[in-house]
Amino acid sequence: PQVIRLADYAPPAWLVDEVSLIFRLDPAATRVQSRISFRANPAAPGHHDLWLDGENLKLLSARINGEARSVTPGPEGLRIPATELPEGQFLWEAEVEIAPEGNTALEGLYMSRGMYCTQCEAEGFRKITFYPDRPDVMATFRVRIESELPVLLSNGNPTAQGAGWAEWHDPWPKPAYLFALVAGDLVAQSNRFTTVSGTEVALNIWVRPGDENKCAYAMDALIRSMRWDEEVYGREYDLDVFNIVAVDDFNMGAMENKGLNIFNSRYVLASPETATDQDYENIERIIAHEYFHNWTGNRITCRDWFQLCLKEGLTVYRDQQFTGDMRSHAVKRIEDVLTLRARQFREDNGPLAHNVRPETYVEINNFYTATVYEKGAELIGMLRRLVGDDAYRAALRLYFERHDGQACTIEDWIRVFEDTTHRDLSQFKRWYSQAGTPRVMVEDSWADGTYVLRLHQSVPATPGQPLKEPLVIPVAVGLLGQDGRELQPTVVLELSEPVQEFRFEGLPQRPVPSILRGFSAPVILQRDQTSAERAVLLAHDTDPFNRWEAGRSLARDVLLAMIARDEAPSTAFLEGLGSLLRDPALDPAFIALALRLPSEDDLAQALHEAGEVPDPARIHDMRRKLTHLRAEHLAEDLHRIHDAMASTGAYDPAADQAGRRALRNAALAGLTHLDQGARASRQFATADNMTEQLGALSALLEIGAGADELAAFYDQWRGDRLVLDKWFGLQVMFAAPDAAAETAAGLAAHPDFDWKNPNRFRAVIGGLSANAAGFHHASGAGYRFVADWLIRLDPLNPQTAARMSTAFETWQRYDPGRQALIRAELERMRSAPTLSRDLGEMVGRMLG
Ligand code: B3K
Ligand code: ZN
Repeated sequence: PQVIRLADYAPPAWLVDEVSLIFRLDPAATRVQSRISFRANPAAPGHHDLWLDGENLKLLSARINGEARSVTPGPEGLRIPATELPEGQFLWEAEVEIAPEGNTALEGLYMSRGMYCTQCEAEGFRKITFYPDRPDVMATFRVRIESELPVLLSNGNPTAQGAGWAEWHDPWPKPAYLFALVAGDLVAQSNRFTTVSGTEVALNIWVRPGDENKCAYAMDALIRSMRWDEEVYGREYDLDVFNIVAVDDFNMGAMENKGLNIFNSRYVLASPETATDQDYENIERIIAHEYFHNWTGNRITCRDWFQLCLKEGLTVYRDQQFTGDMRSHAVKRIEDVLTLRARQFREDNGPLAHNVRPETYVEINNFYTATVYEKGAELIGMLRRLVGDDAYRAALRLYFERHDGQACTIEDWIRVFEDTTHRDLSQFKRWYSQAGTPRVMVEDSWADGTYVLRLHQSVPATPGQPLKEPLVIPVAVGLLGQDGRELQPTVVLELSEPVQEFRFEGLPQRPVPSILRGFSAPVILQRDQTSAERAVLLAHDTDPFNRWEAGRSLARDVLLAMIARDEAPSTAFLEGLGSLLRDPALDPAFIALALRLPSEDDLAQALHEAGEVPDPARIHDMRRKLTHLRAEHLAEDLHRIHDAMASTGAYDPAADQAGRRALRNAALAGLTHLDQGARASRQFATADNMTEQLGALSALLEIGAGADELAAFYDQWRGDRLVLDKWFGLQVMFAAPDAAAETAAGLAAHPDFDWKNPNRFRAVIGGLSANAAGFHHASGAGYRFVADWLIRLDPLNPQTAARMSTAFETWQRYDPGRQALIRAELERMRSAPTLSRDLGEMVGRMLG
């Protein structure tokens, strides 16, 4: 397979000014006519061939400046030699035929239960027509759609419509990956938004008839996002309409097509009865994320796909800020770090580790990763901490001013910060070109009123990168007294050498350091900390993240000691939790997070990090045991909380109530270990919202109970696809390790299991990989089940198959027996006769 390299980048020979497309929609034979005006790129002097990408297209006719040409496309596109091209500029016209109903890859133009929709990022437009399908070719688009379906949508503003047709014009030059088209029998929930400068924008969320009463929250989130981007980043919307469409068959979360965002329906549709608080938060976040792309992604796009983090890291950072503003910054930061460690640290410390800006790829869809997105967002946060809030704001203003309408690089991005601050950021840039999670080792000393922190940094070797250079790491530090009083408010230490000392003078007593406040850098902190110090931080740290972190590392160490030598959890640990539960000043959402134990996969990661071989079965048992012991110790508090956090008044998905429900469900999960599910069954029977219904069901399944509730849940929700996904997923995730693969296989044989629907596939097959002890069962049944299904899905939908293959990325952590089992499955996938480029690349990288 061909490897694409950043180093080979060359500007396009031909630019496009205008594109005009006519679609005659038909499931088996859609006709696409294109008229594209090309112009020689002054940045690529000389007279060049014309290369147009195109895949699975039946070319019916082609003309240049009105003159018919006979061209024979290859499997990836077509080439017209320079000698056959006019110089300077010309008009290309073509007609192709495509079959959206047969498009199971869900990329390009495809059908989802009777509606037409598109997904073009990264390289799907080439499955629609011949085109220079690369993000540095930006053009304005005119689109005419002909179809009997009532709703016909494309990018930009509507210009004309009649029975059976509609025309759209997008005045903003854009790359082809932002093209979108939708046609279907849809209804809209509509609203209006007046921008800060007074322009009226029509807002529509398009869904299937019957779902229109489930769009109110998404609409509300959209309006709040639009306002927020004006207020915080000075970014105004730039078209007369903003359309969102919910689609049931979608490979990912959503897509930011200009003026026509397309969403996986699970991130649009919500009602209190069918969606959990977590679903609501996800909807708010993803609606905001896609909307924010209008500036960071669409108006300013990426020069090439290696620059993906330019739009994704920044847009994730922006959606994190937004959620923090809407809800709680403390809680949001903890949630983001949990995700970062669970997904990105896992990736960065295994065979799939790669740079935030990769330098090679085979299939770009394989690089929409936690590293590009979440670590990419961390780099923005670090940059902001290093230059300060005012400089960050000024740099962003310059970025929008200087680069509007351009396709940019990370160099452009860094330069606006350098030009704003006159600071040399070349060392910081290494964060983009070095993979691996840095370790920061802390030593400290105390003498004569002076406290010294000695920080050592190192970055482990990653595939293809044996040696690393030191990074600039912002380490936010505060100092507390032994009594919990703050002696030194937060300062940001800049660690840029392999080893560096930082001194704090004139202190009255040896301080307790609070290091890496707010998780100021995506690193692993290595430090021997006494439980007394942790107790001080847990009780008093003014930094909420580190307060939570103190409890987290305590819980992790308790679990590791149970796993290693059956050591009983310390009373200090249990009492520390008890005081959190009794602290009336604490946000319930924060307490709920403090109660959450490290996951089984987190623990496997921690053991591997400590040089040990994790035993998934033992981890599972000890984690359960701690859940049980902890519930016994805290039973009174948990009872009190479960009662006190009961809902009063109408359901509201906002942070306050959601935090109370999260804490209530956390208490219930503990109590269920003590009462065989009596309380949980009651909560299940009386719940009037999905958060509490699902919380009860999960608690029951976790102790191996809940068969009646599961059946009742199915009867109640069999008509709701999104809720049924939860029913499928939950059973697999909570199945006992010995029964997990079998449970998943049983569900895969259920009449409602539709394996071609990515959400349903992810619920069952992804559910099993989320069940660590079940997936890693020593029999190998979990590995076999997942591999079987990936091999089956891959020829139809390579993108989703490749994405889900990351279930195997941790194989090097395990014992020789499990390693052999996993390797055998990876080899089996690799030798599948239908192996796609997508899955092939992933499996190849994992095998090394
Ligand atoms: N930009 C899209 C992701 C496209 C993924 C293509 N495999 C959604 C987002 O990040 O907002
Ligand atoms: Zn994005």
